[in-house]
Amino acid sequence: MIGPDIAGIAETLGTAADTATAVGQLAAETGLDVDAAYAVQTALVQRRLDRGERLVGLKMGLTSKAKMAQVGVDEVIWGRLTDTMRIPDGGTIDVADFIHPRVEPEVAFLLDRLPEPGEPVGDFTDAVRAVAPAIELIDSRYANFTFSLPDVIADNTSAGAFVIGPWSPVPDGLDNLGVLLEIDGRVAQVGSTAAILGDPRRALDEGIRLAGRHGVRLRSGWVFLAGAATAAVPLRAGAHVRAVVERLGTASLRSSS
Ligand code: OOG
Ligand code: MG
Repeated sequence: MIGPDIAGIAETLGTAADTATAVGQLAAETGLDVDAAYAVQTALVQRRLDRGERLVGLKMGLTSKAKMAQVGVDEVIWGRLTDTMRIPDGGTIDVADFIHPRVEPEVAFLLDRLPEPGEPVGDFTDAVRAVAPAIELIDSRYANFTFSLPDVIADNTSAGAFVIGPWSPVPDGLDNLGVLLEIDGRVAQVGSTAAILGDPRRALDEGIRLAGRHGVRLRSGWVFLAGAATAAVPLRAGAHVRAVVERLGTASLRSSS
């Protein structure tokens, strides 16, 4: 039997992102399972690397119940981050570059010395140099932000852009810090880092394990997004967005056009 057209699906999703034009779901009709979907993601990200972008990190998705419920998919997933997705803290994003962007509050790790594949992380402060509040902009390439598990994996887990706030040394506890997402000074979402797999440190174990299954090893110097603590909120033009994480501070962005 001939398998799904990995390169063709990656091209469709890449063009959808480049032109900010939604496409229909692809996995069911092309027979894409989870493994094939990660192969599409690899090809989709390779397309970016081929035009000069650099891999700068890994992001986790659907590590909180709020996110799983919002998109109707209940498996933890991971995707790749490249340098052009990173927006400076306080920087501006043009919503016209995206299809239906949403923003969500995250916790970011700056990776340091990572265990060998198959080994537990062990001492978190060995593996992580610093932590920061962050905002992720997600933008599903599928119409109506509706997808199955293999669809969202193939689409690089809806990765669009991200902002990292100031880095701090790893605090003693990360497992129950208050999280706020504010739009134009109003609270849009409230949560806790406990929503991220009970403790965002667990997201790193999951990332190492799940990415390792596909031969991907996290690197020192990479950014790691642990996954949103709350549901995501649509990003409209002319908005000022702040993510506030207790003890870690604030990350912010503005949107234009
Ligand atoms: C998938 C990406 C999920 C998170 O933090 O949970 C994600 C989506 O919601 O479109 O980035
Ligand atoms: Mg996210």
